[in-house]
Amino acid sequence: KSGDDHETSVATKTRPKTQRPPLYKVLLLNDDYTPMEFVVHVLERYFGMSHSQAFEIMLTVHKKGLAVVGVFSFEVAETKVAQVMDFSRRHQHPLQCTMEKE
Ligand code: TYC
Repeated sequence: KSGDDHETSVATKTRPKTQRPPLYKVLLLNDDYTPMEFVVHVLERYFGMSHSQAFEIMLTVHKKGLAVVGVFSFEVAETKVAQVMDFSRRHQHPLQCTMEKE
């Protein structure tokens, strides 16, 4: 019969799994030859960092060996890595930039 919905049914909230795209960390690696100023310039140019932010991250890489410089979708991360690698090679610096799934 109608009208006893509130007595007989159990309230159930379904929470459909929201699909989020995987994210990728872009990592900058230390080396002994790339000038510090060049790394700072790369971080400003390709990762939109301020000069002081870029300097700070550059020093972290220099001291710790590597640092995450950003987290992006696969396509954006791939593009950033390619841009940094190309720019570094054009300036004949051995700077390495890689990506890994978060
Ligand atoms: N270690 C380099 C130097 O002493 C500086 C450097 C920093 C290089 C960060 C790469 O990702 C890097 N000139």
